[in-house]
Amino acid sequence: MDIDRVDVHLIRIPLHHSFRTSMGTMAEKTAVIIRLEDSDGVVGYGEAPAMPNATYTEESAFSAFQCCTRDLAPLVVGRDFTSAEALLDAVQPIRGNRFAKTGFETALWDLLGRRCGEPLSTSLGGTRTRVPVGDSLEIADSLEALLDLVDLRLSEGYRRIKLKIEPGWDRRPVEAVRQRHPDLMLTVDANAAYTLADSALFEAMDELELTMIEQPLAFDDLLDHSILQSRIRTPICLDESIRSVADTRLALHLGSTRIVNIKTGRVGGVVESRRIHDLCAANGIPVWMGGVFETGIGRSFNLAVASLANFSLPADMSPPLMYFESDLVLVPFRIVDGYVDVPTGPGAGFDVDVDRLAFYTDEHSTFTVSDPA
Ligand code: OSB
Ligand code: MG
Repeated sequence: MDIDRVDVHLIRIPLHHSFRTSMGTMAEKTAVIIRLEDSDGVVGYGEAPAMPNATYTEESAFSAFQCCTRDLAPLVVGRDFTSAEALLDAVQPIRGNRFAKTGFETALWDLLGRRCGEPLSTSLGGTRTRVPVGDSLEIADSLEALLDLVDLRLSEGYRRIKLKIEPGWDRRPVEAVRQRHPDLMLTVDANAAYTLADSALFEAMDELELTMIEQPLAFDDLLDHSILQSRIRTPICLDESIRSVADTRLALHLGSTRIVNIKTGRVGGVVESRRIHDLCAANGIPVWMGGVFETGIGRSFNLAVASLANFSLPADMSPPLMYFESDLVLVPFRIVDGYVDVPTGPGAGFDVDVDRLAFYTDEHSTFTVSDPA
């Protein structure tokens, strides 16, 4: 069966509240949604969950839309793919642009799963039926507001709290939360806001019994992280610096990371996520599923990947409706007792709300076999 039609949607959804991190303030949800349809009329949807600006990685949703329409769609339309690996081979001439590729790769996983009636988690060899969840808390306006939010999330059943930090919002808020919750699984995420000159701050944080310190140093660094890790007891967890299994090999070789945050979008899809998972498992390195504020479409792929055995720490998996005015799936997932169920329907296991997809689409391109460019 050939891919007869490709649709690329740039979507923009208003947030309930803006979200502040060391990368800046996110004011809207953006993504590129890919729809693939094969010659039998079977449809698959995927998400390239890139941010509004290139502040997290080099890609934004707007650059991903360009890559999807100019570079990737012409390599996919009219072709017959029997595996995600075959699609990745076809788009291999295009360098980087991992979020954009994830949109196509995940859409194909969904389509192939629907063709054979198999849930993605089963196709991947997942071993878990539900995934424990944590929340990622933005840089707050005050300590009081932060402590209240932590209390609320714990009352909702979240199993881990991650605090976003930046210079000026680090030691005090983390100490305050730790003092109030001595047994909480607590982590911090700097989104690359520090340098090795800040070593003393992280040495002092060893006292706070954090489960990990996520991406303290530059987004593209491995060497300084290995030097910092040699100075502190708390595990470093790389996020931005890990784009591929090759990056992971280098990071493990250098001792730059003791835990790895895997995000389907950041690493170029489900196949690369599984490769990183397998390499970490073979080296005794725990992994967990991060997030980039995916819609229910992207989150469902994350849930399937997080069903693999070595995803041993809670995922960033808050329901999209906590942030956005609307989600793009008909039945949003729910957190029950601090867990989210891994989808069991065919493919990624969700149904897209096509009316809402149309409503939140800002730009749209269609490719068909008769009109491949
Ligand atoms: O660094 O983990 C991050 C969101 C967008 C970009 C980067 C990050 C995040 C989060 C929230 O921390 C994760 C989520 O719930 O999707
Ligand atoms: Mg992070």
